Amino acid sequence: QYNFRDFSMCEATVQMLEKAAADGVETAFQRAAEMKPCPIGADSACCKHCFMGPCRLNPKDPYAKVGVCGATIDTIAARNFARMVASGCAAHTDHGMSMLDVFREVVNGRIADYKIKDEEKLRTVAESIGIETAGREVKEIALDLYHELERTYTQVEGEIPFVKRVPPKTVETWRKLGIVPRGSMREIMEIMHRTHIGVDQHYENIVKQCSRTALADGWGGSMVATEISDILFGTPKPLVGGVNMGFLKEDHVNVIVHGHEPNLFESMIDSVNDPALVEKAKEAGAAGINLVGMCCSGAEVLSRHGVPHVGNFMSTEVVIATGAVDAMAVDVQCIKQGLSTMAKCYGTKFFTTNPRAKIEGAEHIEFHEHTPRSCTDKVVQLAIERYKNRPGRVVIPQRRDMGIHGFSHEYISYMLGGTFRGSYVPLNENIINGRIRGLAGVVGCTNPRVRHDYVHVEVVKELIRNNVLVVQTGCSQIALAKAGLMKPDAAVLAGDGLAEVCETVGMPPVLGLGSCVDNSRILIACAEMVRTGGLGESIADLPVAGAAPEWMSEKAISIGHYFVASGLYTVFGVGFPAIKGTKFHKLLFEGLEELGCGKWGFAEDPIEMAHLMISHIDKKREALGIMG
Ligand code: NFS
Repeated sequence: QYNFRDFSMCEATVQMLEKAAADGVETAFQRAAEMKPCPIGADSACCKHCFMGPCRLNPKDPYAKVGVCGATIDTIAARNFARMVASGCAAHTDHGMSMLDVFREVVNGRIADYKIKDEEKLRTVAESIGIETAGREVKEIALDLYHELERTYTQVEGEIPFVKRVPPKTVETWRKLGIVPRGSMREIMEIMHRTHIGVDQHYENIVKQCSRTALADGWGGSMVATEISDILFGTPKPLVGGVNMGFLKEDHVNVIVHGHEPNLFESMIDSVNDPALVEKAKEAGAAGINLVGMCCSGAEVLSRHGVPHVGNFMSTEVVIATGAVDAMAVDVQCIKQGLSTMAKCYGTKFFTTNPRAKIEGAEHIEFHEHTPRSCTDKVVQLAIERYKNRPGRVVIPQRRDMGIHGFSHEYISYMLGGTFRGSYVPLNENIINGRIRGLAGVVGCTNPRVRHDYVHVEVVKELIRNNVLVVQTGCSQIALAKAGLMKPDAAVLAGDGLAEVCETVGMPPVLGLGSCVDNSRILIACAEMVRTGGLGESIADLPVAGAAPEWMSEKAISIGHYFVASGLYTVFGVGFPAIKGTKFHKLLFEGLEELGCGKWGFAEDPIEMAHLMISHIDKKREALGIMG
């Protein structure tokens, strides 16, 4: 009944959609096709924050009515938006806090399975927030760093620690606007309070708190997650890595880790390499154990260790349809409940591991950082059991796409500057001389409301064709990796200037930075570009833009808004939860820029999206006097 090519441009996904359909199994693609979005909700014109409603305004005539309490469309849409920011920020900061918990226990010697792998990074991060490092023991520095970073969450007054990394001019704007985050718990609590019935009913004031909270995500929780993960598990360096479903192996026990917090994955790597478990797998008739990733934790270990990645958000269900997945272990975020049904259909062992996220129908094997292997070994053992009794036919799409992954903001400096003079000077110089027009961060989810991967791929192609260097994370990075753009020879698709830089340095025109929390690497790169000089004094001066072409999650809104509050122009695709022409919409799309921040943009069409970003980059170049 459906043409699956309309659903996805990913060959492997299409092939598995066909198989699933033949097996009588449906996925989020079909569910989306059958469930049209609510036209009122899609425009954020409904309010269900109290039980006098739920109230529905008319998106076609948004000022014609108000809610029972008198709330206008601007209040309603701003409150809905604020709660998305709060939820997205909470997800990233809770993830960051888990990493910080692990870090504390490692430093105190109570966790033996992980250690501080990257002492150099520990020192740089500590120094960046004013912690003395010269002549001090690693443990002393680490303890100080822990206590400082804890303030990111628990502080009730003052500024979160990583504000010290923000260019002074940008911080000045934030202080003037009253949006420097104090601590994420406080900011999230305040949003929840202010969006309760009868509290904050001025969209401008609500948006102010959105900015403060989103900044507590980008320069707070997300950045802590990235930096602590680098310190514990190593800062990524470019490596050749593979993506796509062809990395499942029919003759191996296949284990997938899916979710967001890297500790589960790190321990699973140890488990699958344990000789005793490998032996067990062989006794069961398998050639070995094959570990692969999905979604953001997959993107993270792809960057850090080169573990193959089999699919982004819209491929997670169909991967199971291969019949080859013996076990899937998940932790938190972006895990469809539909996976549980899918796993049942194909006999895949499906495990939740995090006390925060259980799923009906999934077996829960709790992961404890103090004894992580008790969880991961068990998952592997049960995967071996399933391998022995694979119930159905195994069909693995034979697509394997190689590319370079694992760029970090540190490595960008090293790569362009060389060991001798590692810095952002060459990047800035190439932007000033016009070989590189600007920088674009293309990130975020995939969403069945648009053709899977297509918008990501087309927007990035158009950007590099116009000499815009692209940095990527998360599901978007995987889409482009599948399209082959993470290889140095993809430079042939770039404009002359960008191609020349890529050829000289030997880098691809599209750089993968890792998972969604690693969007914080983009913020640090922007801060470095400002510090290096020649491109203005604040992040808002930079010829840089962001996009989430196929977004779907509340986290994406929080990310988009911290990009905007940091000074960047950020374009979203699919749809936008605000009505054009309303005051709230105008504030997000124009007003914030007048206040010295960035602004939101929207386009469904990828080429239009790319050109919105390019025009913005050109506008910034002109203001800097570096046109032509
Ligand atoms: Ni980020 Fe979206 Fe999820 Fe990762 Fe993928 S869906 S906002 S990219 S896995 S968090």
